[in-house]
Amino acid sequence: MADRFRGADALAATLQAAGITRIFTLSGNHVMPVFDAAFGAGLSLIHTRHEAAAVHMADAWARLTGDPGVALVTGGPGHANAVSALYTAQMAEAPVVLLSGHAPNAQLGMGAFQEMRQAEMAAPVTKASWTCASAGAVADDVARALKIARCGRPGPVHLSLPTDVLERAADPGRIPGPAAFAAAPQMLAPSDAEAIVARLWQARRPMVLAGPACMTKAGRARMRALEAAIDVPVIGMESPRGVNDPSLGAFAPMLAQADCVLLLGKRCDFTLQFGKPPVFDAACSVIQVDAEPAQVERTRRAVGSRLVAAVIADAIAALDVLAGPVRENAPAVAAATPSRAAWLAEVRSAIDWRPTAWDGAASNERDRLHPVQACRPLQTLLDAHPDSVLISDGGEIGQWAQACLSAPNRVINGVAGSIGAGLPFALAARLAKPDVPVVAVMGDGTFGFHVAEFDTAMRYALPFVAVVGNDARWNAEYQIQLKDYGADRLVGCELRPMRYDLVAAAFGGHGELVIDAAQLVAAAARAQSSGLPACLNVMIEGVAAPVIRRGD
Ligand SMILES: Cc1ncc(C[n+]2csc(CCOP(=O)(O)OP(=O)(O)O)c2C)c(N)n1
Ligand SMILES: [Mg+2]
Repeated sequence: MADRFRGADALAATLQAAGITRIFTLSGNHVMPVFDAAFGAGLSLIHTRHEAAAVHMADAWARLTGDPGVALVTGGPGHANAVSALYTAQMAEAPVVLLSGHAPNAQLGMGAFQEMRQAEMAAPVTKASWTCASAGAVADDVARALKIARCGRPGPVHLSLPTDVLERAADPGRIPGPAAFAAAPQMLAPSDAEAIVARLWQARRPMVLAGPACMTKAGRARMRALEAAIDVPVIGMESPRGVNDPSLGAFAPMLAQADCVLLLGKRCDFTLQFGKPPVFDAACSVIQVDAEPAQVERTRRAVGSRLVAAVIADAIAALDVLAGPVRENAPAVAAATPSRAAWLAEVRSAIDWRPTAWDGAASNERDRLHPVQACRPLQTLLDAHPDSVLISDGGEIGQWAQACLSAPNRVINGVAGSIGAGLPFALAARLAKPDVPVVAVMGDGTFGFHVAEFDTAMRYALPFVAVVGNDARWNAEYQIQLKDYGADRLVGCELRPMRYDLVAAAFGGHGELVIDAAQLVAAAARAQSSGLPACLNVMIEGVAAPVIRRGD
């Protein structure tokens, strides 16, 4: 126990005051004062095998609990390793705070150990990124970082903490109270909500598209409530495949028919083909509710005068406002548009639709499963608990998993389209929800990124079921080569049919090889009941991801 209150103690006390009980970390010289300060401060350290894994865990923690996820890494290379993972959190709109050790302020410009322009490095993938100036500023800076991460469009924030800042004396009487951490929502005014719903109701085929921040379990419940309240399809979008996200079934042709779309925290980006045909009808009007004026400007540039109304407000809070008092006007307007219920039913049935041919899916290759056979049986595990977690990561297999499986909680790699976070996500899910099935489907390439987190899972006794769809290649890129360059120009995407089950077992986990569809249900049940971090290494045929259209 240090004999004086340091910047590092102010950091620990501020996190404690904010209700943060757990930080995801990897040790290093610069942050050892924080490890020391965590003693007696009610902070548990989950230490990982790679800094990016620590950030991915903070990301999944945030998405599953609604509380900010905090990662702590060392300066220089530790920080650099962490930065790539911030992009996934940024595009998923997850409130994450990355705290990085840093060369001492007193040695800056002198060639200090691991001196690096860290704040500049993290700036493009964060909402805010800065270096703490003094021990006295630590508490306020940490409180500000937590607040920024949660407000408006949630997202990652970075704070660098120089070693002299962490070691010098701070004032224990200056730890901020709860108000310093609370995000003040930008509320949608009820009158704006009423005007927006009236516009939607004037349309024949209206639709609401909600952004990634709304895709938490609580957010999805609020989306469903809004849909029920206004009788307009409310669709959450969090996939880089956009309207072709296989978890949205045959949705794309429905959006193409919409005549009025409300973008509710949903960026008008590549996932919507920038609001243009053929994804949108050329005459479709657009309404936008977004926390960021820059997003409204972007939409205006993309769709011009088709953007008929825009309001600056937080998307999640707006879900409730839109579902609220506007209902009072419902009978009059509803009577004017009797076809709305039919349209809603049509959209929902398109989203639920899957090709009937999938029911008989089988692999063309010996000792291999079709991806549908590798995924569908896992639904039993997910259905066993009302709060189960599905994690999906990887290239083509991730798309199959999202097409075939659903769960009350779902964490996917998201709009970033960055692969590799699946295992860290699984560990964080287990920490966030100690008693529910956690099923993580990923590709064989993806599994390799953070396989050493099996060690972390063993150290902290964090069981989950990882299902590797093993096609011995980076299939998503292989499929691009096949389509764009031809079968004789396949290069650089092959992997080996590795025994990932044995790798998991070597870490002390449970591992099983699956080469026959008939094995999977029993293997999944054994993996779940093993009480260990488990890997089902399912040999699959490398099939292109589905693009689902009715009539297939
Ligand atoms: C960090 C990162 N690196 C590379 C890519 C490009 N990429 C996207 S999918 C993919 C293949 C993934 O292979 P695997 O996990 O085995 O899944 P599969 O496509 O084979 O089903 C690659 C390399 C990416 N999206 N993100
Ligand atoms: Mg693969």
